[in-house]
Amino acid sequence: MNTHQPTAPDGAHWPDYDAHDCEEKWQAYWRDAHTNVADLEGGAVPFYNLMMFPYPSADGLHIGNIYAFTGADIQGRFERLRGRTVFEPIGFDAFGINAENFAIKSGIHPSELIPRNIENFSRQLASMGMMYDWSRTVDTTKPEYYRWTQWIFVKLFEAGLVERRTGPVNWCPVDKTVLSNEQVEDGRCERCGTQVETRELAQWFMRITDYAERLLSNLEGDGLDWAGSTKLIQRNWIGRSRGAEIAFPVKDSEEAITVFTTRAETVLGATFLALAPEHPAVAALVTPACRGAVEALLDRVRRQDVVSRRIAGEGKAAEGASLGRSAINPLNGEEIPIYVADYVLSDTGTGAVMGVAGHDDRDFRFAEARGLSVRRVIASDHATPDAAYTEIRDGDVMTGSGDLDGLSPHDARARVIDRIETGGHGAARTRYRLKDWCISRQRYWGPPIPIIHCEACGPQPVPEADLPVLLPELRDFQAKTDGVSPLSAAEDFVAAPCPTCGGPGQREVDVSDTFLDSAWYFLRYPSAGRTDVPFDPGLTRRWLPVDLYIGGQEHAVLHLMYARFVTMVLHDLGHITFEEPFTRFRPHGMIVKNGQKMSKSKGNVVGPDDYLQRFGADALRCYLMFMGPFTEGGDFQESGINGIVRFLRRLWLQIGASVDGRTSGTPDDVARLHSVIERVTRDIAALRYNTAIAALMEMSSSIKARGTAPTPEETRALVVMVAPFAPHFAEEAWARIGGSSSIFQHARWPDYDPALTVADMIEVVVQVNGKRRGSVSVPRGSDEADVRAEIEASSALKAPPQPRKVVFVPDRIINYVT
Ligand code: ANZ
Ligand code: ZN
Repeated sequence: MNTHQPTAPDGAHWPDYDAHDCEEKWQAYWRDAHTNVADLEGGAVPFYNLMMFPYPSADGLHIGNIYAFTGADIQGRFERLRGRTVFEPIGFDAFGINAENFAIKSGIHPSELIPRNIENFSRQLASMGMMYDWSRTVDTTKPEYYRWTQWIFVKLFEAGLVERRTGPVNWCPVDKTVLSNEQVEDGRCERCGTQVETRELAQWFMRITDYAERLLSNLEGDGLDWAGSTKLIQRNWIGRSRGAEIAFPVKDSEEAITVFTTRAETVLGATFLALAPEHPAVAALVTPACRGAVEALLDRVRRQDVVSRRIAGEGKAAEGASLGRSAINPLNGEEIPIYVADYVLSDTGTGAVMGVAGHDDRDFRFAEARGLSVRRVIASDHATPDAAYTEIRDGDVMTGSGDLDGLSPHDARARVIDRIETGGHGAARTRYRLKDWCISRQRYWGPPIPIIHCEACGPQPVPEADLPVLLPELRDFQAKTDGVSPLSAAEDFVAAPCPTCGGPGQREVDVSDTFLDSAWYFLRYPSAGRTDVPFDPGLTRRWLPVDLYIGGQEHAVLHLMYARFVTMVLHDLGHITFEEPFTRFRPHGMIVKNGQKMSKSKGNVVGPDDYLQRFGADALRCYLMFMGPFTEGGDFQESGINGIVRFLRRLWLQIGASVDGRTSGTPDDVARLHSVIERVTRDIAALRYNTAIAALMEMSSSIKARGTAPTPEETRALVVMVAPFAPHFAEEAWARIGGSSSIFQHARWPDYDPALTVADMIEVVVQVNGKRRGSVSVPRGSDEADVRAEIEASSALKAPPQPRKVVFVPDRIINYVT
């Protein structure tokens, strides 16, 4: 057993480590010496390290926020130690319904409450030791910020990308506001739980759908280094479907109904047409005999939210009513009945479908429930008689479709579209699931939409020179009347001359969606403080696009899509030179508490303050990062922090012991050092912080086992490598081993010599069902995941794709059982 725990040669000069004193001392140093203020003009090799800014709609941050920010901060500190000029800004997304509701609940006006929250958030972030450049923060509620949010609205308006339209919207009768589909959960308002209704309202929309194809195609290829999962969510959200529009003339009428279909080859299997309840042809076509039933249906549908409408007819037969009219199939002249059905959505496709019961589930159930005929037009070995055959497989052929019979469905589709086009009945069409972005909010706490309505000229944008349109101070800002925005009560605000004709006008009283505030904040950071421009062209060219963006996967569709859209538009309008804002994006994992999601309703939300008090920021940072892979999150268990505290204490003593020591390393020690540097470097770069910390712990343990103090090289490397995780600790240690402060300005990340790390590699035998297939060379102590990754990466070895079981003996054998 090793009994000589290294001690400082001169105990008097190596005091115990006091986290509180040291953390306070170094935070003050960083602040006073401006060590985190990036040299944006002159600094070499810029690295823009961005994390999603918080919304201060609570008193303070919870541990999940702290987790995300810490993981992002580690990248910034790491890149800085690797010699890059790192810009790591922070700001506050402080407008919006969340903040407004929090203010209402607290009984304090948001203009007083939000700054207070921001102050507390800032204190917490600073005491966690984040490397933020506090000289360049943004607060979206400040006129000097939202002036430019309004400017962006005006630019998009002038470019024809903003328009006022009525449309079906989710309406929460309690919050008295329009909700996006994402704010509706199971038909209920995400915030208050009330049953949501559908309403028709005039709203401002941004035409993001004009950009659907580009938003999609930029995700393809290697242009964007984004997590595959995030790209996939965006792709599905945009939801491209290639299909055709086909016009069905209505019998005894001049009208035709145009349907959108992705399955044009099934047109001869159509046995009915179905219209969305909101389709304008419904009222025009319904026969007197059918009117009663149709009206009753429309009434029921009106009391559903948009999302419930979206899933109508899934798993159950949709509701519907006959219009008492027929349509004519343009391909064979057949007459088929016309229905109105709740599963047909007014804002999807053309709002009308051809019902092909033989090959679509919802059409099948709809037809079955009403005794409509079910016709098969694709013959397949896989089809079953009591259900729609919805797939297309190799070997399937057309049937019951005249001269199309015998063709593959894909060939038949091309043929049908051809015939439709030549016959003038329609055309090939690509459609997207993505909807235009409704930015109107009938609330108070947001930037007023910069529009003046004039009876003579229509809606006119506020001239650039008159921005910002200041949000008036309203003591009583809660919406009272349905659909009427709080700002309409501010008479002085509303009355404004028309900027075009000078006649009397009225200001728009809706405020804009918070997602507009956050769609461009990363452009503002480098230029924060500039009053003359939204963003300085030179700084923007130098610092953007963002090198690394870290944030929650829950923002994959809204925030990340809107930010991409606004960036693309600003690019097209010539304001910036790039069209994608975030070169690399990684979502962070989520923290749970004892296996449960943290939420206010469960009362298990953990804040950082108590842990900061007891253990200090460094221990908390290391613990959070040690819980599991950063991209996967982990389970917060207080007891785990103690192991980290012990590790830091031991490391502190080892560093102390090395100060006057004269240890020199054996070749084995050198090899181990280089191999640890290699592991830590790779792991941090790949956001595998947990294994990076494990490597540092292992190194400390083996130095302890060796029984001698670390060599000077080992000490320096350990101090620098622990710095991204425990920055205060590392500053203190660095200063004490003779480095100049700050470590983040003067130290360099240690290099490793690949030739040397080889000595610390080990051969692991690879078996399949117990038979030797070869071996891989991996660093000593690699875990199963690393060994498997190595095997998958090697071309000589073929890992069985879906093993039933994998038996792993560290440093020796891996056996795939199939
Ligand atoms: C005929 C057909 C036959 C269809 C068949 C499917 C299968 P994706 O691929 O998700 O874009 N559809 C079109 N407009 C609709 C609306 N407003 N509301 C509800 N459903 C609508 O879906 C495209 C398909 O969704 C279209 O193709 C249409 O049904 C339906 F064997 O047309 B299909
Ligand atoms: Zn006018």
